[in-house]
Amino acid sequence: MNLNDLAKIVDEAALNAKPISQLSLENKFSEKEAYEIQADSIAKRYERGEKLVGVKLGFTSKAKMVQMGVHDMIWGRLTDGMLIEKNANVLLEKFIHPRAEPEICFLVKKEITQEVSMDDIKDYISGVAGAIEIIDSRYQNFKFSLEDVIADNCSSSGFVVGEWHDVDTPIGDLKMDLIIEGEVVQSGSSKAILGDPWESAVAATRLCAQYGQVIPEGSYIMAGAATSAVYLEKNQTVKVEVENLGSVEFSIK
Ligand code: OOG
Ligand code: MG
Repeated sequence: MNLNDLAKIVDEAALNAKPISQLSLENKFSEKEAYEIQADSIAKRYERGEKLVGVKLGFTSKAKMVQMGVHDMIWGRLTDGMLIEKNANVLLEKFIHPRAEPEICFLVKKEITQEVSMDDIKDYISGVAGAIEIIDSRYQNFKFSLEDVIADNCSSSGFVVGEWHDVDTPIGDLKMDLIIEGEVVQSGSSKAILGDPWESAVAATRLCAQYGQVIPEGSYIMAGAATSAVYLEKNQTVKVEVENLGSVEFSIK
């Protein structure tokens, strides 16, 4: 199968919330080709009217790498179809087997077209917030190789962003809790995200520049989860609470 055929398979799996077997079991493709599959599959969303609203990093914490058995950072694209309003109710049927994870999100102040250094990154960002990412691998049993998950747009499925805070708010070592139905199910520190979530914003600029992806003004950069992700079930309220950044929640129905 060619790369576009593979893109069609992951796109339709996401669209119909129907799991597929790992693409890499039957097809050999490189990491670079996996990013081409991702770009092709996202192009199909654009054709249906979705818009790019940001980018996300994955496997920026040890906890996530260990949980998923992978060894490298990845990046994916966020569209407006994935954006979930704060406190919204989302239907479980929209997903295959959703998991939630606690993240930090950055708001992009001006378009980023090249790698930005740690010294300059704050010139490009206007706010930081606590956030929830909902990942939903299109692969059966949430099992994949690094190439598979890249092709599947890094399991991106939904995200909820909390209130914005000033860029000078210290975010290097904040307690981050994932709370489901009032119970803390994961707890970690923002430090788990590459030692400092700002490193994640810098890495996003590097990876996007490498793959020719412009990060638009007004878009979001999701830094990656600080803890392992947790499966969601019907009728749950899911909250992320970040020290000094407040809390953000949504419900699954
Ligand atoms: C891939 C996405 C990883 C993160 O924050 O590390 C990710 C997955 O775990 O399915 O979003
Ligand atoms: Mg994530």
